[in-house]
Amino acid sequence: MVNQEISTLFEAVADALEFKGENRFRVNAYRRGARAVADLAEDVTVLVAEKRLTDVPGIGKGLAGDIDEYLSRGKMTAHEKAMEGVPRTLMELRAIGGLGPRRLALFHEKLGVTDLASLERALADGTLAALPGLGDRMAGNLREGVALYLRSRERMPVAEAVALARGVLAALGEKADVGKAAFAGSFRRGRETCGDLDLLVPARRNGAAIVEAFTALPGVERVLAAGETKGSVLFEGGRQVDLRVVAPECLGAALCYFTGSKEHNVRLREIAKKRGLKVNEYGVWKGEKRVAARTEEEVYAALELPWIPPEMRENRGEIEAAREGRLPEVVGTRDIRADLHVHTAWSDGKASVLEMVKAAAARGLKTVAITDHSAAATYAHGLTYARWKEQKKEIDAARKAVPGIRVLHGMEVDITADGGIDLPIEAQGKLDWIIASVHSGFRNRVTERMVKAMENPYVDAVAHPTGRLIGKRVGYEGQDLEAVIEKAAATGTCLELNAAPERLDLSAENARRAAEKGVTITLNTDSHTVAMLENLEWGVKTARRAWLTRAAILNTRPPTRIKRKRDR
Ligand code: DGT
Ligand code: CA
Ligand code: CA
Ligand code: ZN
Repeated sequence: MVNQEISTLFEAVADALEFKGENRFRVNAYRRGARAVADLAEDVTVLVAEKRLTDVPGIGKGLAGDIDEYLSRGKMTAHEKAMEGVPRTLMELRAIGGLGPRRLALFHEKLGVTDLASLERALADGTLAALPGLGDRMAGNLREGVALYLRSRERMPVAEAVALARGVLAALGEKADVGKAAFAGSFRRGRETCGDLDLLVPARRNGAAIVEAFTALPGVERVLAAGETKGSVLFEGGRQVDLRVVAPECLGAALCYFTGSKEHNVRLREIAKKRGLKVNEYGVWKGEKRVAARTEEEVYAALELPWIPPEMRENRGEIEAAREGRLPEVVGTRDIRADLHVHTAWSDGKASVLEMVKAAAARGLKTVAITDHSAAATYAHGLTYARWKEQKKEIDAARKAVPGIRVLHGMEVDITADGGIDLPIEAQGKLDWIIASVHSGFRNRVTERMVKAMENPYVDAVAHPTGRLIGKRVGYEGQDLEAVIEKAAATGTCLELNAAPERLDLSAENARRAAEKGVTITLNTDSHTVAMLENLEWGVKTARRAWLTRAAILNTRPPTRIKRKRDR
């Protein structure tokens, strides 16, 4: 990453010099240098050690001196000098499309622009558009640039990140050979929001062509960087994706480095240092010798650590656990053998019972619970008990047609305003599986209602227990989740980890707490289409972030061991 740091500094020097109207050749020298360093295929420290730095086209004596200084002292006099008298808040605006240093100088001199607020004012009151050579169209473009910039600073909910990631991979795959490409960063760690996406593409050559294909993808609104090994773009809505081309023989080191988290990486570097080793995105090094790089397992092994699942890499105790040999064996997608919350066209799903059961079986599941909504969920065409009995025919037909999977005929019943459940009392024992959910009255004593519902012996699980929608809704108002967790533990009611990326409810933190209190977690997709069964992956990632083992999750059990609460 030191390459990136130096490149960014050189770019800033070039911009600051240009802003001040200094010598064009000096400006260009720093710009070329920035690109040269960003495109290096090896760590700049290696080049310095081997005295090969000035062999790099674009890096002369002067810039080499700057690099030396930065590596030894952690600062760069050339940068500090260039930035003198240049407002930092103004230079930050370079991230806005169409705003280079020369325009910034113009706006600074003529309009007194010093930061985002003063820029927005000049755009709003028309003084910017009135500048000679500007005009309404240019001002309009800048306004769009500002909107994109503001959006790009927000973190994206993982549901949006999933859609973007799938789209980018599919589109890029049509233009370039990116078969082994993989996302790293917070996305791979399964965080519920992502600042940006980090895509690694292993390739021996043709880096520039891959970057070019990437920056030309449909939907790209702005190219932030494009070089031999790195591209960075903003998609519609200001969502940033970084792409790096890495040599296949150091994919493991690159994956490890760019998966992070930063805090986890810092700990790895400390461990390396104590052993006289160095870690960077190109490998683990003993002096000049690369001792590991090809796979993540090798990288961790070189540090005398077992491989640590990406979802756990947050420096929340995983390093200590790994060193002491007590890293829990967290659940994997293949451990999940049941989906206990699935909808069909009988309520608000899109597929038939048979299609859902077939798709579940095709994914290797051994148990599936069909749980359409109850009658109170009128918006979802919820089922009355009479219609549920009608549905039974289709359930039985699916059981016959699809061998090898146990089909539970259940229902997702609303928790009513008084904490009852939306199902006649005589029906409650007849179902194979009952999930209770709050779908209305989010502000109405949710805790008491949930607690009361869990006291019902026929309620097997509570779905999406906090009601949050990531980035959209914080959840049920004033809920006391501790009380819900305690009641779940006391009554043997499962709490759900809903795998829908917009929910991930319980969150990793809450799931971990619930499991520690002895609650059995049920991990379900809440699928409304066949395709949504795929979302299981996001629930599993969240479970791994929660350090959950197979034992903590009901869905890892074989069919005979998935029992109703009152039968356990
Ligand atoms: P995000 O994008 O904010 O959701 O979070 P990340 O973790 O994806 O962060 P990002 O995209 O800035 O960088 C991806 C990974 O690259 C990060 O997890 C660790 C590594 N990395 C980035 N910058 C640095 C750095 O300055 N130092 C170190 N040690 N690692 C870095
Ligand atoms: Ca990222
Ligand atoms: Ca990034
Ligand atoms: Zn549902």
